[in-house]
Amino acid sequence: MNMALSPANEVSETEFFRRDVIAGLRKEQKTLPCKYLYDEEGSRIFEQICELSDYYLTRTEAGIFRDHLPHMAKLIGPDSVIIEPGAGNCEKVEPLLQALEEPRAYIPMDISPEILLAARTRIRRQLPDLKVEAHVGDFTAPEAWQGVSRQSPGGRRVIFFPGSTIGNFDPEAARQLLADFAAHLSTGDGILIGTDLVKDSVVLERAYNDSQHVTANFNKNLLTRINSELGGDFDLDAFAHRSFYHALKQRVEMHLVSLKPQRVHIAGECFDFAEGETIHTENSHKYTLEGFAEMLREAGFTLVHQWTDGGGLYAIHYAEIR
Ligand code: AVJ
Repeated sequence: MNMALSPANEVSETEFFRRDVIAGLRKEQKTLPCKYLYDEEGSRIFEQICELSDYYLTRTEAGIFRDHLPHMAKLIGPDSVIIEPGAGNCEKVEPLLQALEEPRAYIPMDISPEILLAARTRIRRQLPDLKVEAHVGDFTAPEAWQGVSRQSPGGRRVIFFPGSTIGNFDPEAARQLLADFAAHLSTGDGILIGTDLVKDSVVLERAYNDSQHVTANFNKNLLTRINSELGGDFDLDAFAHRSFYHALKQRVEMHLVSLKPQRVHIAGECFDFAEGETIHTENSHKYTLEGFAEMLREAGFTLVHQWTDGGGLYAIHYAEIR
């Protein structure tokens, strides 16, 4: 396993977290980087979100894969190398790997070595002939791509980026991330990527304000994390979860709303909140089929195919470097 992170980095992980939290809460519109939602507990709660009937994204994407895997495998062709940035438990890729004709290798990338090791063991058991090369690191950092060879003799290399993860990035950053992906590929290589689609705001808002309050727990876990890792004194009952669809920006915004005027202390700093003031914790951008095709094109890809479910809720796009 390629270890881009050393244990020495762990001290500075907390330091990065502290700096980001303080910088974010000093802003006019208080904000916290959404990546901090996904610690161990946050990732566990997110998995619960994926099971909710209100949260249609995960099962709809899985359905599209189920219905169209043979077509996807045919387009990708034999002898391919599948690269998955932010692979996590690597569960989504399995049906694809099973459907592909003699895939050459699977390269999952994730910041968590424990999760990657477990996933590698599982995949090796199911596909003993497949080479699994796990890379530990943050896929937005160029170092994480060291050792991910640019050429593969024979089949194409395909970046697999499901789950609407791209939706977490603002459009400008999303385009840049796709362009960075393109820079890691060569002519003939491809990307298979999932996005949530623009739709009725009622459906969107239900997905991010679920009736079982799991999303509220997910959002508030960030405050728990600040309290425990940075010695903060957030009163969890004095903040409420709120998500809404911003039609003009084509995104669902997630916030934590202060329910009263209050002062919070974190790592020796004070932050004042007015009643109703919010911390913006996450964006989930929604795309039209045309809009995302355009973004892929701007990043250097040529669209090959787009698949959606019958309800037009979600899309999987396949594009190549030509
Ligand atoms: C993991 C970014 C795809 O935006 O739908 C779900 C995160 N946040 N509910 C999404 C999320 C609140 C999710 N992504």
